[in-house]
Amino acid sequence: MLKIWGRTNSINVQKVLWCCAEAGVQYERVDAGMQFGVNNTPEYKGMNPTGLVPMINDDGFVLWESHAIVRYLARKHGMGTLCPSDPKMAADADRWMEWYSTTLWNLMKPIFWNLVRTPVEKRNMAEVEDCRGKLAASLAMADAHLAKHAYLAGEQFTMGDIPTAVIGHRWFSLPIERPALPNFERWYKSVSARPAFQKHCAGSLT
Ligand SMILES: N[C@@H](CCC(=O)N[C@@H](CS)C(=O)NCC(=O)O)C(=O)O
Repeated sequence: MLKIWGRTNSINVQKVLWCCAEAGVQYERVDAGMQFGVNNTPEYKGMNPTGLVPMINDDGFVLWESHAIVRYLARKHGMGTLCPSDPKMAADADRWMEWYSTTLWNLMKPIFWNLVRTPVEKRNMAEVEDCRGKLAASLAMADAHLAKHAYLAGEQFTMGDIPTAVIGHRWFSLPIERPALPNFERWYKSVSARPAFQKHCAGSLT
């Protein structure tokens, strides 16, 4: 059976759990990371030298990096749905996943860490405001795209929606100023209503 290492409040673990739930993949999950440890053991680092979560072992195939895992599971269990079978549509989904890594998370991470994991007196609110403004500008790009498409990679839900949606949960949950982004909001309402998102990604931020 597929084994997944990672604590459930990790944004990167949540992507993988959401993907599994969408594709109906059974798995065994091991709590790892932060207070659970495990990821700093020699055994873990022997499989994953980054010492980060998530990591999977699928019948002896070990993989880390959340987007590589989501793509692997989507190709294996959700070809034609989670992973578009048309190469251009699959690349479109890939593009939005990459955009999370190159842009969205770099801007959300300081906001999240300051507002959720840093005591009030130590927060860098100038950094929060700077990143919030830049993130709003980036999400406006998604908003313009979503004015013409139901989902990020076209007219169907795909793996391409997963990373931006977990950012969306933080964007809409954190106490920050948010400009109106009606198409992004409409899309987020739709993807976040999916039972698999509700089960794995909609919890409080910790
Ligand atoms: N690019 C990696 C990032 C992995 C990552 O930063 N994981 C964090 C949790 S979201 C982690 O392992 N932090 C250390 C810990 O939880 O102990 C991925 O997408 O999987």
